[in-house]
Amino acid sequence: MSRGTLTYKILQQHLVAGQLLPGERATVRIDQTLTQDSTGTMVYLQLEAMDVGAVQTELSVAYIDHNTLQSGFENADDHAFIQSVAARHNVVFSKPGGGICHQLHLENYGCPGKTLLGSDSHTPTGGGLGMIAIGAGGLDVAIAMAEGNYTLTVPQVVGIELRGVLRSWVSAKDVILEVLRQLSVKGGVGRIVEYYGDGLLGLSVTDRATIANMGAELGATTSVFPSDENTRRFLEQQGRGGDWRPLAADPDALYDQSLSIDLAALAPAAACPHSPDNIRSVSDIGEIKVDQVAIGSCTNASYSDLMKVAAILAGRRVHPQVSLVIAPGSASILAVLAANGALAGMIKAGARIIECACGPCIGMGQSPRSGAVSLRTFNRNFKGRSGTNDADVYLVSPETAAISAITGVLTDGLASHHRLGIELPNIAEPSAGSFQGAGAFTVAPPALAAAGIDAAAAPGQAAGLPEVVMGPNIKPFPRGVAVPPGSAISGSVVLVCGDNITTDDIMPSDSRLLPFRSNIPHLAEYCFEKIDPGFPARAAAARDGEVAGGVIVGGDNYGQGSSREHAALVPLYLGIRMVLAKSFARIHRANLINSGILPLVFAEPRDAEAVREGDILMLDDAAAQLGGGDEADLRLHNQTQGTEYRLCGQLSFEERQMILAGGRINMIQQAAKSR
Ligand code: MIC
Ligand code: SF4
Repeated sequence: MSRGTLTYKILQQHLVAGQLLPGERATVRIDQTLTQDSTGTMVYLQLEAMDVGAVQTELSVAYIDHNTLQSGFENADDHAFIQSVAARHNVVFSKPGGGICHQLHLENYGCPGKTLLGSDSHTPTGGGLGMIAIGAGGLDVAIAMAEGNYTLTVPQVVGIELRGVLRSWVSAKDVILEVLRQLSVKGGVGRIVEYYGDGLLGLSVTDRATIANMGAELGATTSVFPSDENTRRFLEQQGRGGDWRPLAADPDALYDQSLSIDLAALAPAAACPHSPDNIRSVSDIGEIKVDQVAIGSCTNASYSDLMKVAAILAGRRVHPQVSLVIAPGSASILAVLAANGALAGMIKAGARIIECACGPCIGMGQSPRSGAVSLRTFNRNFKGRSGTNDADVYLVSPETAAISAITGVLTDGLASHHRLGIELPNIAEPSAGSFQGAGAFTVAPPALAAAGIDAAAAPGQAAGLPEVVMGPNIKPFPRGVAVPPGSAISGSVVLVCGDNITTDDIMPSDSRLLPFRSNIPHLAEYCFEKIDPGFPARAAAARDGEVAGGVIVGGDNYGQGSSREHAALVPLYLGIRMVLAKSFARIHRANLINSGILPLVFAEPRDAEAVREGDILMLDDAAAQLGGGDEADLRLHNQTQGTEYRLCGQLSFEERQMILAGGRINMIQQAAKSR
């Protein structure tokens, strides 16, 4: 069992209730929260529904980075809505164009030893600065803002020792790809990954952030690095040296699982289509022809990443058959690249520079052509996420991306015949004040106290607070129904699917759909569209039919990937009452429960194979079964086949109450009424 780990030290300092024992539920104080626009509209609708005043965290920031295209009024309306609610609750607002939330948070607010909860699955990026930074569903983040706390299942701690020094052309991305190769997209479930060892000396904060960022692809709760001299240097470069404090695990720390990686032995690698853990070395894959190269995202758009790219591109031309796009991680980085000439070099080489935002990573433009090979420095290559269903997306480091953009084929920079003789510059982060305009993208809220408003006594509706600005595209979010005593939770099976279903599969997100993140009825028409386009109609028919509900049956790791609550709210809107699977991804499971949808795991995995589409499933007397406390004994009866399955919910007492209330907001409102 873990002892003396940095993870538990930070959690212990924030413990509000419960015990730090793996598998137990514990409540921790949350110092900071972040939201982004695509999940943020739901977060702020929910925050408003809770009728609270100023946030209870030390700092909460609302970033706009996912959809910044404003291809219609919908998107701009969402931004205005978020800005107006942020001002009402003392949340800092970061305007579109400022950069990607995780990069910006690292630069401006991340702080060793603090806790951060974000409505985006890549929030763990903050672990590069020694934070416990966790991604969660929007409602969990709204509640953390309102109450200052978050309850989690205490994870085990995996210790990864990094030894030695990376060779040139091999970088942080190759390290996390190696971890993914060893552990897979399920290897981090129920775990926090903690890094240590002499190899850290050669890894800057932004390198560490790349590794922590893609720890999300392991399914891990988060990843964390010690805070050392490299951390101090980064914070000093950001003008925040005062935020530094040293942090490390005890020298004799004990981990639940340990790995050791020799950095010098790593070679450039790629995650092959269509999963981030489908890892091969670049030399092994060979020189496949490349059509598109995209550099950016919260994984690899730091200043040092882009300076390496600039050095590789300098004085060269992008291959005529390749489209190279570059999206810098933040406006400050872009400004420094412009000031030091690197940007001009990239443009001269033929790169297309796009806005400092998520952009192609979330399918907002730059979809590759049909059947294309696209190399991306991003973190997810799920089928279709790029916007082109038959494209093959490979995830690579910035170095591999840049050299391949020149040669036109996937290129191993280490291979001697491709040596371009580049000395990578000794890179320092842009120093604070190097771009004074960066602050122009951040809007501080009116201080409630300074405005003479007592936030606690006069919550949301307090006179003098800015109005909520709500455009016509913003629709109310769906609410579950309470389960009356004696009645069943029932539904007919509308979909049976396989392992590793992602939230992109459940609720796709691209330039067509992102403008509708605050319009659940519209999104519902596209639910599961890539897997089974008939799903929305069948689910709606089951919802409106005699059984009045639907059931989804999945395999292992159901709901991996994004934190998007829409993957629960849209099925809720379509009448889904239960999801049965062999196992669930952490954030999605929490989102289902918050929405009032019951996630259950088959006690006998082979029962999952016996269920057929159209079967009617009943959890009889659900209140009694869920109230009983022994969740291992839930009995689900298949009325169509005349059989019964044993399922376990592994639901805490509070989670069972949420299901019976028809979701967490209902539960909160009931509790408020009975006070
Ligand atoms: C993603 O990378 O999938 C996203 C888009 O950032 C999501 C959030 C979303 O779906 O809005 C995430 O990772 O949580
Ligand atoms: Fe944005 Fe992509 Fe990072 Fe998600 S993974 S936050 S879409 S850059």
